[in-house]
Amino acid sequence: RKSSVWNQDKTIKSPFKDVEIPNCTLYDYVWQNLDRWPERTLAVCSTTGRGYTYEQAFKLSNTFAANLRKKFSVRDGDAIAVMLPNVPDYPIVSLGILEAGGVITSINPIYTAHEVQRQLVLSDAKIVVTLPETVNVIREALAIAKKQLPIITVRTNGNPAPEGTVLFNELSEDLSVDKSCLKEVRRSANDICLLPYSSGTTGLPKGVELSHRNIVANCEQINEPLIKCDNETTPTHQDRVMVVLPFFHIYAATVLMFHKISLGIKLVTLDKFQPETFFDAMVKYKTNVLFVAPPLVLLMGSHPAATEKSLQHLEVLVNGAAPLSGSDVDRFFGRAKRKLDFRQGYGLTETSPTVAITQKGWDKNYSSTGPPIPNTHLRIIDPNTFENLGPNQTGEILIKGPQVMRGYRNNPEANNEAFTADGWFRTGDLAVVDEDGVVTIADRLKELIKVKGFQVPPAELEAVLREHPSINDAAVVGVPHPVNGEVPKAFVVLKEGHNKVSKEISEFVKERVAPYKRVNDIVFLDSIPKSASGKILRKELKQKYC
Ligand code: 4UU
Repeated sequence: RKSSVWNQDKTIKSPFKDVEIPNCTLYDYVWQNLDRWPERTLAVCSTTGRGYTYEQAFKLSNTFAANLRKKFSVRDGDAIAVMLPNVPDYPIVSLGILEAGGVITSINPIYTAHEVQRQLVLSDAKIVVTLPETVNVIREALAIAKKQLPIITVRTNGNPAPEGTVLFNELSEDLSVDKSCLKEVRRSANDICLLPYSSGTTGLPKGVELSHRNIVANCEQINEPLIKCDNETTPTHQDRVMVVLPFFHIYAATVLMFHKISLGIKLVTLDKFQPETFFDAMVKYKTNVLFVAPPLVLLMGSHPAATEKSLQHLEVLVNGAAPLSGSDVDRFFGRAKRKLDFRQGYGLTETSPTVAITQKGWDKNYSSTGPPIPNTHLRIIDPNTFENLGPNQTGEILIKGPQVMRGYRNNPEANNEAFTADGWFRTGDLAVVDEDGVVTIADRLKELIKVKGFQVPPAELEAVLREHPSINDAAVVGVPHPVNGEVPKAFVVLKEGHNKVSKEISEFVKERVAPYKRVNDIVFLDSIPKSASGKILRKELKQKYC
């Protein structure tokens, strides 16, 4: 087995046997086992107990799909924006959009109107699905964009739908709809199904075109590494997954929603994170599988409510989205008073997302992310010479596999940078791979900042800062933070005669971005260091001031 993953040309293959990827839509893939467990709960809200069985969810999403075509004239390939927190209706909305031939572009429900309008415009969304509580944000975004779109609201309580919006329930429970329109839907495995936004290695967020095949492949690819821990498909056993990671992000969309529904698992959804309700829900619903990002591991190793009792049902803990230190995992085990099956996954929005994941019984190095999953090939290169490096050498990690995106939407320039001439996807991450193919992420080469595992593209904050009337130029870099992993730090050049008022600048940014992107650390400079071609020299700023 040893060294067999390293090929002669220093490319790395998965230690797993290739899996076959079914040639179907994600919609058909997810529902393929429906008749084995129609009466099981598919999703339940941990705070209200509101939920759906597999059969109910299937029927509701099917009816919703028919109404999207009939009442909203949805056509194959139309983008539909979904801006929802983790409600049990999320999978029904998503699968309905796919069945109607649509493409899901998911938006963070805590985004400001400023952030929302950008994605609505770029994705050319035709409809927005949201909660009554966030209709105002959508309306403000549409006003900025000078656009009008139909809004569908998912009601989570008895309140009426806000004026001028259509209730999701009325569309999904409408028994009178003629479903023959769904026969006109023409979607194949190579068509796009998801359009999330990611900044990639540089610049502003770009539309990531993920096909049905990309996501179906990634579900099949994580079956082997993950299925044995979180699904025993006996008639009476049903695993319970705590869904605290947001569905709008690719990690939860693929790994927690689509993959888990294909296996008949129960999703216990948490719409607003509060430590107490989170720990209570894990006890009440006996959730045995938990997917997290590093700040949650830290919380579970230190919060008073993280006790042997509140963690008693947990069997599997999976971390991803940002680096985690082994000592934080040990601190969590200390609270649980036992060792759990701990896993770590590595991936990106652009790779649907999983690339590598540790196996059951992994207790060697908790900060490694395991070997590449089936059908996945890696290279570690010297980013300057593009030469392949060998085992235990640090370099940029490149990926080939059926989960790699088709490309960024309408962006040949970004695609040229993202792919090598022979089709390898450049991650912008620095990693080492050992003799057995085990990947450890070492650092980030790209400019992206990750706060609590969420993307914070510096270019986005720089653009906001430059809109400020007293700012001439700006640069943003990430600095380490003990809980959030990183936080943004801004460098600002003022226009002549303007005062250094950090507080006012922070307020200005706060009004325009989601809370995790806020800038509280501002340094005033006379000029921003730039290369001859005008690129901000972020490394220089980091070395000098951080
Ligand atoms: C160090 O965060 C993600 C995807 C996360 C994920 C988690 C568990 C994928 C599969 C899985 O099984 O996507 P993005 O696009 O938001 O961010 C991608 C970036 C990577 O390029 C890398 O810099 O997030 C960072 N990253 C990690 N860093 C992702 N996972 C890890 C990790 N360790 N385990």
